[in-house]
Amino acid sequence: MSDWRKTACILCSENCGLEVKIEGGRIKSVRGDDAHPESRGYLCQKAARLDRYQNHVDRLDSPLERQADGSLKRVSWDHAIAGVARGLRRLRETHGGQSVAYYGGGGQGNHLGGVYGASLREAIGTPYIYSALAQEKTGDFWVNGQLFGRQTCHVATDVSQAEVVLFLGTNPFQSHGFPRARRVLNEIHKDPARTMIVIDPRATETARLADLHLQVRPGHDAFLLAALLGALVEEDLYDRAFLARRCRDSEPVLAALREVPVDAFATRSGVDPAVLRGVARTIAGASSVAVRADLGIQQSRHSTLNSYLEKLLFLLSGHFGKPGCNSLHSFLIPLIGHSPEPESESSIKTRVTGMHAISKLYPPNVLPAEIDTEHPERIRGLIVDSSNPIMSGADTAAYRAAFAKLELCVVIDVALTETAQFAHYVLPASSQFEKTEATFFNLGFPTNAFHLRRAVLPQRPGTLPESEIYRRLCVALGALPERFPILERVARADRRVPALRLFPLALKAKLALNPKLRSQLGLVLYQTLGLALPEGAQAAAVLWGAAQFYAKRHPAAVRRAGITSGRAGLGEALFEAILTGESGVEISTHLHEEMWSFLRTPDRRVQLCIPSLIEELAALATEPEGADAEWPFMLMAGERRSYNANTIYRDPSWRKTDSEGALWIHPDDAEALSLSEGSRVAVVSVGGRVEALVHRNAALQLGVLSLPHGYGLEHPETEGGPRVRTGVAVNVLTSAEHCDPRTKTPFHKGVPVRLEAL
Ligand SMILES: Nc1nc2c(c(=O)[nH]1)N[C@H]1C(S)=C(S)[C@@H](COP(=O)(O)OP(=O)(O)OC[C@H]3O[C@@H](n4cnc5c(=O)[nH]c(N)nc54)[C@H](O)[C@@H]3O)O[C@H]1N2
Ligand SMILES: Nc1nc2c(c(=O)[nH]1)N[C@H]1C(S)=C(S)[C@@H](COP(=O)(O)OP(=O)(O)OC[C@H]3O[C@@H](n4cnc5c(=O)[nH]c(N)nc54)[C@H](O)[C@@H]3O)O[C@H]1N2
Ligand code: SF4
Ligand SMILES: [Mo]
Repeated sequence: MSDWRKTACILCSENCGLEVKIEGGRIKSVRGDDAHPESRGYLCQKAARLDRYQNHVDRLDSPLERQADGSLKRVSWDHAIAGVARGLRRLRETHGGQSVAYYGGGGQGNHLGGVYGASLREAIGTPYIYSALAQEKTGDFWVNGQLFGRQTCHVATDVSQAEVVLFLGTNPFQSHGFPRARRVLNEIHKDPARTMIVIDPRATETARLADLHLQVRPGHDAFLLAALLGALVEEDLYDRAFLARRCRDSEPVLAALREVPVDAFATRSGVDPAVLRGVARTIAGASSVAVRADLGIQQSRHSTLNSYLEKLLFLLSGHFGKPGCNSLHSFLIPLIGHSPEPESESSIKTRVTGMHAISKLYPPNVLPAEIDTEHPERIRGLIVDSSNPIMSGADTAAYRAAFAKLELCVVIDVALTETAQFAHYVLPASSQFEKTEATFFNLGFPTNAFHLRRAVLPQRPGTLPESEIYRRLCVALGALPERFPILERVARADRRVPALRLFPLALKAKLALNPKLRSQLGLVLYQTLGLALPEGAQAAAVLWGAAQFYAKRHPAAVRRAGITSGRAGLGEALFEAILTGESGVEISTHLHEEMWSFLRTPDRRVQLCIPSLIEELAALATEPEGADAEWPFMLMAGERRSYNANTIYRDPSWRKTDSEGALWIHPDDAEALSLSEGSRVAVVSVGGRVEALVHRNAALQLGVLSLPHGYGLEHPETEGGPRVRTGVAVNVLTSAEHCDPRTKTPFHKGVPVRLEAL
């Protein structure tokens, strides 16, 4: 047993608990960890090949510096840190800190190091954080802010307990999105007392397990959802008592929904009105309903409105804050922040496009325009951590052109990515199996869990964890002292005798004497308490502060999860449980009634009416259909399949099937164009052209095509060999303009294209 080490999967936001067997520096075997509080032994097929993430020819093992001839040269850490700091200082002094932006800070498995990135941003003086989340979820976050008072109020979905589950633009069989997805889907499928409804244009693996599949026309969810809500109101199926007790301002919403032409909208969305009305009745009559939505409605037309209508569905039917329903949840460390409305004086806009932040994040869609311009306040420097925007951002050509213009580009990654090819400095990070790590995808309610993972492999020589990279950069920028001898000693004393509790007092005193250090708090903890923690756990230091806050805010819920307060207090006990719980620990169990205290509206009621979106709803009736003969096909540009995992796996040999990520097309469309199975075809959009392998697939609607996300990476077959591209780089076809006007979220799920014979 002892040669199995505990860690977690890093390929999607579920972060299933793993046990891995290590041999000769390789991950030899992978199995699910039965003791993990959420995944409980579950795994999907993607985790088995994690050694292909850990060990491949493009793993970095030295900092690299761009030379005058364009090549990247291996340099020492000291040289690279000094070079980056010099570049940052020059930009800060010449153009101001806001001329530098930050991108990423964490992927599907690694958020712990990114916390320390905040200290670097403070040292530079930039508010600009670009994030993949701001090309999918900011519409959802903004709606949450309006309804619940803050954009940090995030909704959890209790799929496993729900009587009725509604999947809206998501295919959890492949993408997961909740614990043990395939098992739970199969359980619901087999249970006659439970109902699964899927709204997706494609007959997905999930749709095949559903009781009811509404095969919506792509981009028509707003019509479908408006019709569903309209039916709830028209047939008097909504929950009056819930609205009266828990919501404010419901009258204008009900009035707008009374105007919805239910049958006409259902028909327009491609769904039989009788079936749609049946769904409204099912939702209204169920004891519990959980609605889970994802990219299918977020990265498509009416993105923000879709998120609003989705939430109105569970709110109007009163399925909120109850077992088996949607609920707000607590965060140990919030994944996102709250930003003021664009009209507010405190809203910080981007300098070129004037875009505001949502949840403190700026959308990747505007980044190329913020760089590639003569505007005096353009972005000139960029730090990218754990992201590969050259592949994942909309419009690859625009990204490439913009990144080539950066005066300073720093990429922190484990591999030589397409984005790293544009860097002036590449800083090699230790992999997620070589350092202490955690994610903040702790989105559970009523029970929430947290998993702090320790390294299962030694740090690859030449690499550093992000926490240490950020610390060295902040020291080099003069924002942080190297050591804090007194605080460090106090922290060690406290660790030996926890009941002393001297460290919090000493820390407070230090910050009072040196208020500038407040902006470096994460790194101060890292370099004091962190050094007193067990070997290798230094980066866990920020969790100490988080645990104190969490225990203070949710004491009863923390106790209910089985954390008992010793002499040092509940916060210390929680921190200790996190430090020692190698499979992860439950950190809180709330009562459903307590959820209402998570709302941040003044009276803790849901502010149901969002006037601008009610206007958008009303405008649906007069919206033109907008077909364009030049672009006869709609491409779903980037879906989740068995063998894609964003761009985390770079070595294509990890795939057992669909090695190129074929273009899926309905057999009748293929027939009409004489495209045989396995032939090749050109896919052309307004912005680009790619060649793809044809796969005839009756799961698609006529006129709809699909390509997977995460393909098209370049990887050498042997060390130093030529870089070979596998599959289609789908963002060659996408555009930054084709997006939601409010959030700039791209409409990747409906890219107008045509096919050309080769
Ligand atoms: N295997 C795998 N799993 C992953 C990932 C991965 O790369 N690989 N990535 C992770 C990440 S970062 C994310 S954000 C999630 C995303 O998870 P999902 O959103 O579930 O994934 P997608 O397959 O991109 O899109 C979901 C569905 O939207 C449907 N769709 C397309 N257009 C429309 C439309 O107009 N209306 C509706 N209703 N549906 C539409 C597609 O047919 C597809 O089935 O997956 C996570 N999980
Ligand atoms: N057309 C289209 N485009 C899409 C999508 C789509 O559906 N269609 N999906 C979008 C979505 S939802 C998302 S979330 C984004 C994801 O796109 P990105 O934000 O670019 O994220 P990943 O592709 O996951 O890239 C993660 C990077 O982190 C690196 N990495 C791995 N481990 C570590 C580590 O320990 N430390 C550091 N520093 N780096 C590490 C990997 O090598 C990789 O380069 O793509 C988006 N792009
Ligand atoms: S890819 Fe996601 S669902 Fe599959 S094992 Fe990894 S974390 Fe779990
Ligand atoms: Mo995502």
